[in-house]
Amino acid sequence: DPGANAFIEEEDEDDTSSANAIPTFPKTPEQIERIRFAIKDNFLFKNLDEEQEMDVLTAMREVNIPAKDIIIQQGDAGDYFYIVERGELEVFVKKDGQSLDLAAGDSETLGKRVVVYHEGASFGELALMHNAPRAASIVSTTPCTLWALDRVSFRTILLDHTSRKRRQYEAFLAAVPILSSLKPSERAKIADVLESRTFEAGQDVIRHGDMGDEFFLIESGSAAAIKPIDGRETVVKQMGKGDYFGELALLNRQTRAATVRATEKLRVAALGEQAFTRLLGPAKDIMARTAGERYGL
Ligand code: 1OR
Repeated sequence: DPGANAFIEEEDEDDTSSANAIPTFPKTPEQIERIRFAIKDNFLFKNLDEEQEMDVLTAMREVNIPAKDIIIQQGDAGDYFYIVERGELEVFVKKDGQSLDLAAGDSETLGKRVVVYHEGASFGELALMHNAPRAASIVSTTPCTLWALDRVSFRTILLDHTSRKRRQYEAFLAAVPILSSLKPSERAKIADVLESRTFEAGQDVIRHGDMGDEFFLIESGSAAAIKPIDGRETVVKQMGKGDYFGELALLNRQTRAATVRATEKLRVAALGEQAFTRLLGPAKDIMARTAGERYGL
């Protein structure tokens, strides 16, 4: 009985079971619309049912901060996840022995500036997801309006969905050859951010010459890599379950070197560029090293 199983799985979460710990901050319909807009493209909020989405919306509190406020300090324990409604913030990462370029905006105390966040961005999920210290510092450059979701609500409402996704991808990722050098915990982080997409035979996943910001693993089905050779579309590679594509544009910051087209019903797991850079580690190095041989470059 799958229903009974699902029930047991719901129960095995650690600190995520007390639903009545979720706070409620009443909001106007207009505020709700603004939050909806801010989260609509965010992977953490994908596939929530209506009730879960309403729980998230009511649990968020509005936080107004002035410019030059340190909202997250690297190394601290995680308390809130944030969505940017208005304003601009900078992300700094401090590592031992790093070289700083103060003229380029790095900070002597906070480290290297790695990203700038604008309206619709979100941050502070890592410490809450992985029970880890804050991995970066975040500072407002202008006055900001943020929506903050507390740790318990974040884990209760969003991670339950995430842990399901982990289980769903665990076996698949373990069997993907290019990921075999990663630890299970590293594959789990990848599972958290993968997005499944399906294509019918004949549909293109990526097109030659386009800009690329995603990497793909084939979950099922098959696809062909196609290049224009002497003005004719030519199949240069066939791919099936466990194969990957889309890495070249990300590794080399080039446009797509080939079109990849489904040759039968195809299911792929897509990984965004930031996650690709942050999570693929040694697998990325292997891809870079073997690209020449793999594509006859
Ligand atoms: P957190 O809970 O650790 C800091 O709190 C947040 O900064 C973190 O979640 C992310 O949401 C956000 N490395 C780590 N954290 C980052 C990074 C980052 N960028 C944004 N955050 N980068 C790696 C730098 C070596 C930058 C990747 C582009």
